[in-house]
Amino acid sequence: MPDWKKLIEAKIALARRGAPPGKQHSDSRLPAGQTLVTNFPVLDLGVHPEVSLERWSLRVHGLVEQEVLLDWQAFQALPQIEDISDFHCVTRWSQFDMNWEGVRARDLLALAQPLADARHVTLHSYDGYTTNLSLEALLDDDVIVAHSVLGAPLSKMHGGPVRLVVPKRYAWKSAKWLKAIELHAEDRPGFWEERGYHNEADPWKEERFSRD
Ligand SMILES: Nc1nc2c(c(=O)[nH]1)N[C@H]1C(S)=C(S)[C@@H](COP(=O)(O)O)O[C@H]1N2
Ligand SMILES: [Mo]
Repeated sequence: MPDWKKLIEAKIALARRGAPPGKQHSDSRLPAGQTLVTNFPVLDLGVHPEVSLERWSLRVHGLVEQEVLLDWQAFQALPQIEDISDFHCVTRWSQFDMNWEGVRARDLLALAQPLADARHVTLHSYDGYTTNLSLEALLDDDVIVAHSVLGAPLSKMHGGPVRLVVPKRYAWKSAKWLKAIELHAEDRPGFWEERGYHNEADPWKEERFSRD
């Protein structure tokens, strides 16, 4: 026979105390420290490169069996998917229900066939920006190389023709104007990671800065 009295007392004590700190947000859609927006702000280094579809290409290189170089037509011919996710910026805004269309990063990487020692990637962008991810994070099934959002082609200010979207990381990992994905064995910090942003950038752990 369980000791009901003890169990009930323990439960009441828990309810009185409320959820332990850090737990409040774990059931919510909004990560700690974030504010919900609906206006999809623009954040970048201030350079919006003009990349015409004729000049555009996307390269997957480094530790791969088969280097991939896609022009616009070849990219469009890959299996297209739609993925709805929430977008969290380290500057504390989040927008829900972003409907991205494009190619799953995993499908793109499958064409290149990563070598066994490939563990990390650098995303290279047309504005000179870089950011890094583990190969594992890039291969997550919600990571998309997107050409459209919310029913329209990506505008230049949001990274068109094509950007990466990594919903489980703060948005600085979602490289706009994506130009190349480079695979390597070792981790190479990108633009913000070299300037004190957290290497992992998980909004659910509030991994904003590396020296918090
Ligand atoms: N190429 C490139 N990608 C970038 C950036 C950038 O400066 N250059 N800024 C990053 C940052 S800090 C954020 S918060 C998001 C913002 O995306 P948005 O402007 O579409 O909201 O893009 C990320 N991707
Ligand atoms: Mo950002």
